[in-house]
Amino acid sequence: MNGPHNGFTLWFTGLSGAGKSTLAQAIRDDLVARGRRVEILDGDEVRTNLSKGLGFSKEDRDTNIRRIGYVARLLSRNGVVAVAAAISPYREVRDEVRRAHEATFVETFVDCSLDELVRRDRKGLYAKALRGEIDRFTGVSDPYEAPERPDITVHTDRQTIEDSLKTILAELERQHHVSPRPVHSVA
Ligand code: ADX
Repeated sequence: MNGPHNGFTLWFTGLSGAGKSTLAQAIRDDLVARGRRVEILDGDEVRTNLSKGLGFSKEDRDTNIRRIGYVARLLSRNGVVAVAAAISPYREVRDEVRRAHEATFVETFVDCSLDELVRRDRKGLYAKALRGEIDRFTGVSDPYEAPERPDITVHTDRQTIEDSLKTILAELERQHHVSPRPVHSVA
């Protein structure tokens, strides 16, 4: 079911540092202001509780994504907007999570070039990975499979966060997942 009161899952996928968490928080603030219930499932945070102890092998990443997907599925079918922000590098498990959903699953590709991520390197992880100090770092020494037909794509290397947010909200409105914000006319 598609309507401005139904839950859905907004699934961000993209490299570390591309802006998934920042966008998730911005979307949450906007949707909460519209009266929606929203939960963020952030990879970094989930790995401190629900996925504690998991590493970065393909198997562990897939387990992490299946867990996030499971919680998102339960939330979204109960009227909540579940916003997932994990690298989720493997196409097959993303598609599996999509198929398991009862509510709509909106895959959003947060696209940012590796050059720009290495230049920004907010957590200092790319420098370490390039020096070989982190094993299997996504985009450097581990695969990232970009979505083939994402529902939404934002380019955070050439768009501001505000512009990316607008792109996402416009698409969610177009698909009737959220109602347009009322326009206040100035007399
Ligand atoms: S996922 O692959 O299972 O989806 P997830 O989003 O939960 O990854 O966690 C990614 C975060 O873990 C990164 O933003 C980074 O801070 C940290 N990290 C530590 N080691 C790695 C690694 N080898 N590859 C990618 N991210 C890593």
